[in-house]
Amino acid sequence: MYNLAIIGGDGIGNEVMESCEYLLDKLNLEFSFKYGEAGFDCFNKNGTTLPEETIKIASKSDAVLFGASTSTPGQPSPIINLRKALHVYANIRPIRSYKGVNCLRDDINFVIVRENTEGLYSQVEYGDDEKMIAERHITREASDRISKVAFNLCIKREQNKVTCVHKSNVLKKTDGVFKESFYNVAKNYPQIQTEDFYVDAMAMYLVTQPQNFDVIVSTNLFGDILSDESAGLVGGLGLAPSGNIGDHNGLFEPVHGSAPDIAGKNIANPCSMILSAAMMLDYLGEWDVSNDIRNAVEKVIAECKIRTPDLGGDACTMDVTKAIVKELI
Ligand code: GGG
Repeated sequence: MYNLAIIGGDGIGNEVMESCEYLLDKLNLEFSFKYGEAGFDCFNKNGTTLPEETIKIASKSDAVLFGASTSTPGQPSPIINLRKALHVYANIRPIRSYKGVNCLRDDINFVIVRENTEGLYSQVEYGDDEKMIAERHITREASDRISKVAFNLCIKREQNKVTCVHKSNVLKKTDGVFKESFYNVAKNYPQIQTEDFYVDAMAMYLVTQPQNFDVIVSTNLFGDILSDESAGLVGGLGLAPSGNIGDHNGLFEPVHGSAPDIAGKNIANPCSMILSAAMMLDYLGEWDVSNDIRNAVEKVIAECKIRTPDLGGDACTMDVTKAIVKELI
């Protein structure tokens, strides 16, 4: 029996979470669900975007599933703070081409490893009406830790190269440390090729040569931006899952946000949430089930019959979910 914390959050986060729970219920595994609140609606109800109770539920669970949150003016981000509270320091965002989807190329298969605890997402900002300052924290400890995750993931994925992305020509101290740490860690992995690019150049290379990347490691903000760009290469955010992994916890969420423009219309693509649940099952050691889920998603997408509007179809969220479940059982 796995104890899962379920946090739908806001907007389509709740809709794709409903799909995910529907699918998990049909698997040959036992789950107990505990529900937590977070986000904009939670703030309006409870006066906080991330109640202590939610952190408690999440930290006591075997794994956390998170939908999406809408930014609340003047309040800290619940998802950034939840990642911090759970010490899930590595944000793993796989990107791949799917048959039947309008991808830039059909041979894209890389993963972005994003540092999750510091960088410009420190949320330390201050100043007055005339000048605002945002602190960008980079430590050697967190940089070493995330580079190790990237190299180990490269070995696990049986790939050959890790690419470090930074802006050390301008951010000489902070990204100087990030880059230096990357090459120090690389010495322990002599069998793996290494390279590094400035983030601006990398933004272009992702478009001009995405097939050349295996594992990409970067700081918090750059990793966030590049992963949305990367999702755009392979059909959009509807197919972009993610896992936030630490030494004691795992939190799994679609890369997309709460999408207020389509919330309530039942047309959100559930695949990124379902693929995030597959990543959770990998984390829990249920590799056969997670592979079955990925194969089912792949099949439904490749058939091009039942798909949500983001992929050019007219099916609703639950139609796609049921089609995936049908492939599974
Ligand atoms: N699943 C990722 C997600 O919810 N992203 C939306 C996001 O970052 N919202 C801003 C916030 O929570 O402050």
